[in-house]
This record gives sequence, structure tokens and C-alpha cells, in this order.
Amino acid sequence: MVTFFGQMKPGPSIGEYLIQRLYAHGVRHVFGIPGDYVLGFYDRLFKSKLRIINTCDEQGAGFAADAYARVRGLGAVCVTYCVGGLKVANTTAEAFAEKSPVVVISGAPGIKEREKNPLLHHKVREFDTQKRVFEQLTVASTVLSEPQTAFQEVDRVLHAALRFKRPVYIELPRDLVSVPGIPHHRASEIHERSDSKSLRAALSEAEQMINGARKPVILADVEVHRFGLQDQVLRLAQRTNIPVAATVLGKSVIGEQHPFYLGVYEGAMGRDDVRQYVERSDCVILLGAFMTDINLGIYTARLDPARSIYATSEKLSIRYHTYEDVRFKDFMRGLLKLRLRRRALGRIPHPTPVNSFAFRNGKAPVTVKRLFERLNAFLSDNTVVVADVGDALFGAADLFIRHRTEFLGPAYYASMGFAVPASVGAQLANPKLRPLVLVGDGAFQMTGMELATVARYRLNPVVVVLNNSGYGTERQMQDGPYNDVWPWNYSRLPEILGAGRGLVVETEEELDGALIEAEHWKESFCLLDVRLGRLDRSPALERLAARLAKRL
Ligand SMILES: Cc1ncc(C[n+]2csc(CCOP(=O)(O)OP(=O)(O)O)c2C)c(N)n1
Ligand SMILES: [Mg+2]
Repeated sequence: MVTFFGQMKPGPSIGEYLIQRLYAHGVRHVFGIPGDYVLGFYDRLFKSKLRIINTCDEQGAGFAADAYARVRGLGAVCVTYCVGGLKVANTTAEAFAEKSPVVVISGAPGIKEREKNPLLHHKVREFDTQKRVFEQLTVASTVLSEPQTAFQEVDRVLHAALRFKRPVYIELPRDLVSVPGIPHHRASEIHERSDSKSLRAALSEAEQMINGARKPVILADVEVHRFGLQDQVLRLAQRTNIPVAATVLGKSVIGEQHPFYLGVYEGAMGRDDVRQYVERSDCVILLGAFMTDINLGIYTARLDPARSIYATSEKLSIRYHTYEDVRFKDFMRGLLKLRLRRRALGRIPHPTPVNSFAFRNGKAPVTVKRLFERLNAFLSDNTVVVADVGDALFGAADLFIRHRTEFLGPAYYASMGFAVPASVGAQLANPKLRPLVLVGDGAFQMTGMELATVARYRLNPVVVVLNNSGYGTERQMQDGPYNDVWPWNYSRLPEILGAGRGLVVETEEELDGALIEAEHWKESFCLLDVRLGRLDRSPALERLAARLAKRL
């Protein structure tokens, strides 16, 4: 770039370029913990328009970035070499498995210093050991070791994250952060198109099949959310009067109060009326669906490919025909242009909303079932439910979510410890949302210390600890002392953290009072230590446990 006075103004450095591109893609916060290999980049981040969010542990940063990506479309976590990087291996695995586009940025030893000193600190085995681990956990990865190609590499890798909605890995050797890349580089916008013949053929078969069907049904899953296709799905339903069910992972892609909404389909684990409706349909339109075991109720789901249209970002098949090179978005758009007949909206099952909670006996101990009934009434239009693994997640499947994208839970990879840090990411991604965190005592003990991060950045989730004295889900399958946890005094954490409010809940009356208080007190987090019976469980877990036990 030549300035007015004819001097060459250097283009951005590699570190600056990465920051610019993250910003251009809507990222405003970067989660992580620094270390000497990434300090230079942290300084650049600090001076940039992006805000650094320091978590207590890298795993917390990884979960927060994942939730941020789920709510906002792209998230970023920035850590130091190996000691930090390998701690986000698990969260990156979860983001990969559940399709969340997280950019993992790791500092690394400088390329020059590697030559002089082969035994630099934090090194595991070879200098590329961490990179090789992340190759397995991401959809694209790069080491920005060449100024000539660094900008293109950033473009390529970020494009892959957005195209596949999966995590990517960028390693930044510390001696390259300030090095300029090639001047005059323009970020390349890559537009992939569908093969038009293949798309046309697929749409024509879809049209025939849908119009010929007696009782079609749409099953909407997580990719509808990741690709921002909620409105299209809704329009398709409205135009044709075809009802919609969601999976657990895709829960809340459609507002659950919608007249076309059937409920969550989870094979034999879910509500029976939804299961029957979907399984008896002669045309199941699976949109953005993951055929996972938990999503579909531990393999109990009976979906016949001969009666299915299966469209995702990776695959499109109709009955037994597979169509290559058709992008999910194009297929969805195409569906809306078809001449699909509008049918009479027959009688369809609906989830039963629980609006009012009146306790029969205020002194009765809280049960999981009653807890969720009461929580249902607590949900408002700006609640985002963030559920951790365990009965928190199973019970939450029956919650009645008012709008879309307001349910986050690791329903497939199922790593414990997601919810508290994820609430940090979710609320920063959209400050209008107030997270309702549902977390088991076991999962809370893994990452609950991220409440310190909540306090530090002045966030205000309502955290419900389902305290059943241990790993309840495991107990249902096989019990032993290995399922116990040390009983913490959860409600007193605010004393340690100097922020928040803690309440112990044993009875229905106390639950009611605590939630009313939480609704009004918004200065910081509210933690409810809800004491439950060791073997108490939600109706959904009851169904699931019975099935899992048979398979052991
Ligand atoms: C990181 C991780 N470790 C172990 C497991 C296996 N696991 C699944 S559920 C569960 C128990 C969860 O306990 P808690 O968080 O208290 O919830 P609860 O089942 O009691 O509702 C365990 C250990 C897991 N899913 N993730
Ligand atoms: Mg528990």
C-alpha cells in the first residue's frame, strides 16, 4: 500500500490478519488463558477490537467458545502450546462431533528457536505432536509458519469452519505473530455451488415423494440451526401444513409453542405420541439430522430409509438414491420453490405446556419431575437453557422452549462439565439472553469454578445444581461407591467468589421461592442447590436407563 507521501505502509502482520478475519466473521470475544508461547498474540488481541475472556481453566474456555459458536455462528479459543492446547482437545472433540464452528488458536515455539533448541518447554514428543492431535479433531488445520502463505491459510481454514460448521486449528509460532504477510492480500470469498443437474433431480424426486405421501412429517435437527435455516423450515411447514418434530440435539430449532410442532422425537425414549406419528409416516423429511443413538433414543428409533428424505450438509439421499454435490442450503431453498400441495392440517400431537405450577404440598421434598415442571414456568422469552450431561439433559428434553436456539446441550458427544462455562459463552454471544444452567452435582464439580468467570465479566446465569449426591445416571445402570462425590456446600460458593447468591432448596415451597428470587435478582449469578433423592430421576431417564441396562 503506497501512502500519500509515497512510503510503503506495511500490510497487517500475521497476528493482525487473523484478528481482522475473526472480527469480519462476527467474533467479538476470544476465550482462553495465555502462556509465554502466545503472549505476543495476546498483546495484539488486547489492543484489538476483540475482547479477551479469561477463564479459570482452558477446558472452560473451550466449552465457552463452543456455546458462543452455537449462538453466534463462530467462536474462538486461544491457548498456549500443549499444556493449554491439549486441555481443549476434549472440548474441540465435542464441537467436532456436534458441529460447532470453533477456531482453536494455539501459540507455539518460534520456528527459529526450534532449530537451536530441540527441548523447549511444553513440548510433548515432536514439535508437531499437538498439531497432529488436532488434525483428528478438526475439519481443517494449519501452522502459520510461512509469511508467504499465512493469509491464504487463515482464509482456507476459516472457510472450512463456516462451510462444515466444525472446529479448525490454527497454530501460531511466536516468532511469526508480528511478521507481515504478503501485501495487498484480499480475503477470498469462496462460494461453492451445487451441481445443478443433481439438485434438480433430487428436488423432482422430493416433490413427487412429498406430494404422493399421505402423512409426511419433518424431523428437524441441529444443522437447521447451524446453517440458519429455521425460517425456511418454518415456511415449508406453513406452506404445506406438514408438522415438524425435533431431535434432542436439534431441540428448539422451532419454537415449541408453534401449532405445527409435535415435540421431541427420541425413539422409544421420547413421548409415545410423537414416536408413533413419526414412525407411521410414509414420508419422513429429515433435515440436517444426525442419526446418533442418543438423538434417536438409543437405536430404538425405527426410521425406514425407503420412506425418508435425508438432507444434511454432508449427504443427500431420497429413498435409496444418493445425490452428490448438493448443498444443504440449496436443497432447502429448492424445497420452498416446489409445487408442494397444501394439505389439511389433521390432528397432530402437541407437547403439553406446563404453565402454572401450584404445589399440592409446599413441604413435600422436591423431585426431579416436579423440579422440571416448575422450571418450565420459569422460562421466558429471553432464557437460554444450557443443560449439562446427566439428568439435567434428559429432564430438559421435556421442557417447553418458547423460541428457537434457546436450548444448548451436548446431546451427542456428552462431555460432562459443559454447562457452566457454556453459559459464559452463550451470554456473551447474546447479552439479551439470561442462561438457565441445569447441571448435575458431578458435572458441577468438574467446571463449576467457572462461576468465577461469570462473576468477573458480570454475567448473571441462574444455575440449578441437581444435587443427587453423585453420578445419578451411572447409578441407574450399575451402582457402587465410584458413583459418589464429595458433598460440597454449593450454595456457599458466593462467599468464596465474592459474588452471586446461593440458595438451598429441599421442598417445593423453597423451590418456588428460590426461583422467584432468582427471577428478580439479576446482579450476578444465582445458584440453587436442589437436594434430590439419590435414585430419583426424570421420566426420560427412566426410559433411557431401562434401555441402556439391557444393552450392557
Ligand atoms: C467428562 C465425562 N466423564 C464421564 C462421563 C460419564 N458419565 C455420564 S453421566 C455421568 C454422571 C453425571 O453425574 P451428575 O453430573 O451428577 O449428573 P446426574 O447423572 O447425577 O444427573 C458420568 C460420570 C461423561 N459423560 N463425561
Ligand atoms: Mg448427580
